[in-house]
Amino acid sequence: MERRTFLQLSALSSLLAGKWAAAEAVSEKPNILFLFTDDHAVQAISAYGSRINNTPNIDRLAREGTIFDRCFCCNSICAPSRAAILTGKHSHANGLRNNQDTFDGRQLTFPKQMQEAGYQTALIGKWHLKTDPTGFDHWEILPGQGSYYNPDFRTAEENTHYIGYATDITTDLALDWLDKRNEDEPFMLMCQHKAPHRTWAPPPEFLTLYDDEDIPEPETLFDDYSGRSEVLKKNEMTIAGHLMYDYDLKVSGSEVPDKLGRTMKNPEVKRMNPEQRAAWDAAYGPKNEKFLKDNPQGKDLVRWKYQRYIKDYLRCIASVDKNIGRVLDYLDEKGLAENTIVVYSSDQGFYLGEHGWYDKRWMYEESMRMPLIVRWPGVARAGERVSALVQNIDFGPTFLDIAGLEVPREMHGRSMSALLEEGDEAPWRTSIYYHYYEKGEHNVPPHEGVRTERYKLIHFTELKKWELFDLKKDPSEMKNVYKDPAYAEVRMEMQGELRSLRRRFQVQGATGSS
Ligand code: SGN
Ligand code: CA
Repeated sequence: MERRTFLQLSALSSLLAGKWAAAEAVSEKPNILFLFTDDHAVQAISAYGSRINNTPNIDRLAREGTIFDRCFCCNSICAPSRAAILTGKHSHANGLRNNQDTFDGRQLTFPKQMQEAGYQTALIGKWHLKTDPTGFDHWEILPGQGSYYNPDFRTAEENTHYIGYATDITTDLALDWLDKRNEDEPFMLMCQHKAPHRTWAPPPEFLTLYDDEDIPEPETLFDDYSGRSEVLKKNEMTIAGHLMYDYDLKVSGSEVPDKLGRTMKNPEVKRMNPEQRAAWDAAYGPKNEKFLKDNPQGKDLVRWKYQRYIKDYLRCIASVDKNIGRVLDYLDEKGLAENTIVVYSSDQGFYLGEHGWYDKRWMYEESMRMPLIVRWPGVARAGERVSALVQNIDFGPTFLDIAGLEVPREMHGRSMSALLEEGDEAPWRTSIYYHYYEKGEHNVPPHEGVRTERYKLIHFTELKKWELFDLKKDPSEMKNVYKDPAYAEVRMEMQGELRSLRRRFQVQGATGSS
């Protein structure tokens, strides 16, 4: 149905108090299927120009939908990104600043609003917000980070131990719920995978994928962090020094500690049944033997670690992509594709060796960026690329708007519907606010900042250090121009912009001054 007709219909239905009229209009509302992963960077999606893998099913979605080239999270870490999506608010306003915080499920969220408006709502997979989900008719989640192999899931009533691989099982559970739902009401389903999160444990079927090739290295794999703030050098997320042999790199039994003196066993291996374990050992055994025999050193060792890390990460993505294909096929088979908006995204980006790193958290592009692809038949233009600066806080408002509901004023984000309908012609914001708070694993100091189309200003709030990047001249963010006199004016403008965003979102406390 035409979006306009749909909006008119829903406006009409709210005027008519009769239950029958409301039910009629509700049945016309589009379904929303939110496919979400954990730590999937755009550098590993071929529709985004990946140099390192192919994702045919995500690409299919992209061909049939709109690709957002500049979608960013407001805080590049798991639970905070999820809370921002649910509430449409920045972290300071939804109360979830870091992974240690607990989500207050009593607050306003978009699933709650949709549920109240007659949508059937469900959430399957990774949740990570500590308190039980609210606003869902059905939920079945992985406890905490969850496991890849033979995962446990829980509902409010029970725990279930499943045999199989998490990405397949999450999809099975999502499709089961779709089978069982009431077909007379629209649905909003959030299908949230654990993959490709650390420890990047691939499924049996993809354990040897990429064995016969070398994955290209990023240009900045051997970054020495010169030209930027000293804080970068103190990071604890290097491929060279901060991956553990057994835990991350699957070299079983290695007692060689990482740079922080840590050795840990991979937690997935002990969860496997004999068959899974045999496939695992058959895949890693010979490769590990060769590695131990070759005993690479220096840069060669870093290169070897990069290959092992990136291949496992991409193997997990191969399974994600396969399962997205299963979902798209299901929608086709059931005649649901036309009236279902399918969204693909991930909670934040990830370093795939850029700056020598894995993990996320920093406001630099690779971790701040999120994939966002939206297929909305008949409305979003197929194959369109949108470059407007959108954020995870815009997801909730968009879903509410699509459902014909009003976006609550207290939400910071705004509906992207106009961007979907008109592309970059639609008026849009010109800057976005970012704030990372956690002081924990990987030693990334708290920082906040602003990004515009061309520039990025970062303030390390406790260390009182500033960085400014010209993304047009320096897309890899290798040169801090904060003190460069040629950028004095830009610097002042960007600081003004940061102050104005802080005022708009009522961020408390001073950010410090230059
Ligand atoms: C775990 C990982 C970290 C990762 C955080 C946050 N360590 O703690 O490497 O940064 O999750 O990730 S692990 O040894 O437990 O794998 S997040 O996506 O959940 O925010
Ligand atoms: Ca994550």
